[in-house]
Amino acid sequence: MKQFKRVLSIAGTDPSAGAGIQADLKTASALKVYCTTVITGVVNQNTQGVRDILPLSADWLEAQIRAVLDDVGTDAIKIGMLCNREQISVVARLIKEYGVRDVVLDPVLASTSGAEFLKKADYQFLLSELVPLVRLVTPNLPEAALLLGEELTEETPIAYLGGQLTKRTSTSVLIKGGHDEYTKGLGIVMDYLFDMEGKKPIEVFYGDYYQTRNTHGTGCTLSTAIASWLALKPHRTLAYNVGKAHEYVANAIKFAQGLEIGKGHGPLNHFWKFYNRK
Ligand code: PXL
Repeated sequence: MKQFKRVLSIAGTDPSAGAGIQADLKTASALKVYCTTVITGVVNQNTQGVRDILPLSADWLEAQIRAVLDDVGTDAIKIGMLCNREQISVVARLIKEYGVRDVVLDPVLASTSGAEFLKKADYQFLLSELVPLVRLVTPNLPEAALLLGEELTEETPIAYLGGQLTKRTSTSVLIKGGHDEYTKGLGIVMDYLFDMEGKKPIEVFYGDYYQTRNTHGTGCTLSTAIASWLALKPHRTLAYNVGKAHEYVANAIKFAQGLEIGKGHGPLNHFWKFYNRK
């Protein structure tokens, strides 16, 4: 029998199941990848916002990662919410120790509703200690600016943000343009891959902009989809696998339009291939 490829998600939880570990499990499963899950913290949240966060200790984080990697192993890792320096250090140390190459880091800094996943004082630590060890980091526009300590205005060039991030970390950067009001006005969303590996230094991924409330967990979903594709196709280029993941997420947003789950920002339709509401 053909064996499953494996992806490990290291992230926070979402009891309303749109984001975090729950979104990661659905994403990898929809892509036919076996997903293991290490919880960094329990997030009390729903589609309307984050109410509270209970971080796990760094020791518990380390123990869970070892439990998975000593037994199941993994082909790729997705990292989501990390709550403090101690957690960042553990993850950095274990990535080096276990020698995992295909690691995608979604720098989860603050929720849409303003809750702090990681303190501002720890952003630089994340940038200097963990980002250089991973293969791809996937900030949205505000997160890219926050990581660099830059103010984000309509004039801030995305190429500048991407260039600075790759220069500082030597890691490829995918800047997600879902917050760009200008392109949304044109009916499109553009994501920009600053590729340290490919022939083209910048690759742009276009998608239709859908006016929908159901976008909760889009970042979690994209980073896990990329990690899953890296697990599936380790010999393909980074840009190829980002493109495949982008296509999956675009459909998950498209086919979640009109879904009514919760009173706020609902989840994507992760299983659009099976239930596409036609
Ligand atoms: O999409 C960012 C994110 C990551 N991780 C957890 C979250 C969220 C957003 O709500 O809840 C656990």
